[in-house]
Amino acid sequence: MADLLRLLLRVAEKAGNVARVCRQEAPLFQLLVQEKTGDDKNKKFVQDFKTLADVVIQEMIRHDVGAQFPEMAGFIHGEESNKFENGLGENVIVTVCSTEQETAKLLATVLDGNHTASSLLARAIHQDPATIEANTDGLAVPLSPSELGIWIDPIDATSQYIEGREEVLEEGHLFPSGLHCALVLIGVYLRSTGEPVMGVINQPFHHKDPAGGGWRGKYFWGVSHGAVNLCSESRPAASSGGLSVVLSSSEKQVVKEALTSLCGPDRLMYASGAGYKILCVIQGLADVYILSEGSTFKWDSCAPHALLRALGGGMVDLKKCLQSDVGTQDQQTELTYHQPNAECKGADRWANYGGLVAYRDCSQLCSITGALRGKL
Ligand code: 2IP
Ligand code: CA
Repeated sequence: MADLLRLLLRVAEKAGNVARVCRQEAPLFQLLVQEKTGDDKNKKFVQDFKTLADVVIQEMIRHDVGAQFPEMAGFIHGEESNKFENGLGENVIVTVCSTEQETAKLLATVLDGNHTASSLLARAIHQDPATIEANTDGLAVPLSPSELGIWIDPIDATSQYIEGREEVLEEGHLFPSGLHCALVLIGVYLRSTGEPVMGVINQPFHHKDPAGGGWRGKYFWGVSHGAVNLCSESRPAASSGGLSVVLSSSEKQVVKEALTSLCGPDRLMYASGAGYKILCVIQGLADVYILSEGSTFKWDSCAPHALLRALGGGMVDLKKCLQSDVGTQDQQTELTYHQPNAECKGADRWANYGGLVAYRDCSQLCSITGALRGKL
């Protein structure tokens, strides 16, 4: 597992580089936005934009992990399909070729023959980032790659990535929107039980290099299986000011009202990015993230869920929680990652259909479910 963690940290940083290159190189970014249509459309957005960066990052992660761990090749899933339609209406399957030149040639067919853009992108895909150090002492987990599957969200908060607003982050503060909400999420789950066992999060736009060198990222990781619970983040100190909650801006009014009564109006916060809101709970910028809609997916939650488990928390299916007996928070309500919603098709097969609650402390989870029981 230590080898897999080191590989995922490296490939997530490589993905962060591609996301930065695709924004900072103007010839690339203008070309990259394409509208997603058909079953994959995420009902929540009028137009669910996909960038070529999304597709390329996902295929790069799939390529690099499959190369080192061939036994996982058939179990590396992602938000995006790798079929991209070019300006001539031709469908091109985007893959990472064995050389940078071949990848550039393939990408040129998607980028309408724009060899400047395709060469820039191919260079970022084949460029190995500086080795990322992770203290993996104690990371002896008795799991083999053949027992594991992977969920990739190549760029979560795509809308924030496209909009590109810049924020100067202050330690300990939650910023509702901006480029810092865009995250690369790579989650690892146990195929047999669906439990999340490892997560890597890369935040490509964490801060600007003070020496004027452009954006620098930040990474987070966690491993949770059996008695092994390790995380790059330490468990935040309990907040003194009462329970704080982060919500999606589109959360239902009835939920906002119930939580205002429980926490007080000034303890409700809003932010973009499902992954970013869970990261806020991991970092202690909010105690709980609640979503009553089924508008997030396994690729949004798997990676940060593993970090929450490593910190003693977790993520539950809200609907199941409200249906279960009062106070019985057990493994049956935790989100799992190995089975699709049978009655759905397209991306909805992998929706967190019953909504979710991300928490660090199960007593706070109980307070939340107590306030919402009978309201939804
Ligand atoms: C989205 C993204 C959105 C989120 C939506 C996710 O994933 O995280 O921000 O909506 O649920 O599916 P919200 O911002 O209201 O939480 P993606 O950007 O990868 O489509
Ligand atoms: Ca997402």
